[in-house]
Amino acid sequence: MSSETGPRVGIVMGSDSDWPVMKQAAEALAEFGVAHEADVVSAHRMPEEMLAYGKQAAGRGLSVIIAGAGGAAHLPGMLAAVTPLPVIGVPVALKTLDGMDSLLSIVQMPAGVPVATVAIGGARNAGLLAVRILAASDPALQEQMVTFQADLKKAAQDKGAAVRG
Ligand code: RP5
Repeated sequence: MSSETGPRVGIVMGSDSDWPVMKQAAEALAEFGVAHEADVVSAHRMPEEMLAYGKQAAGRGLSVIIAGAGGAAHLPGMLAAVTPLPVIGVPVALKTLDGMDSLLSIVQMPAGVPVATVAIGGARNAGLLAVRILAASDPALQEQMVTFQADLKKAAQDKGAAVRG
């Protein structure tokens, strides 16, 4: 059963220590007025709850899951294994290895179980990608994205003008 008023995007992360990065996904969704939820759902520390979240996500009306984790970052891939929804993975950098461990844990999925992986710390792009996925079947949201892209272009052009003097 899908919901017309409930969250359309679920943001989950392995620890509250990921939130300073992952909140950028929430901020991007808020800019577009996309209803979303956020929670800590650790693949390693609460595996049963993590699997339940993935299994129930589509039935609760979510359309996209954004999952962020650091280190041995199994959360996005395990969610993708149990949901038919698109999953966007956000590698979070920890104090060691500069996030390369997180990136490689998330991006190297086996064929048949895709995770759309953004850059290390790229939670804002994860939010924007979720908007684009939703916008493919939501003309009003797509119009907002077109305006957003035009604003990006204008800002880049203005910076060029400032450099040229
Ligand atoms: C991962 O372990 C989490 O996603 C987090 O990035 C990392 C460290 O977690 P804490 O020890 O800060 O709770 O599962």
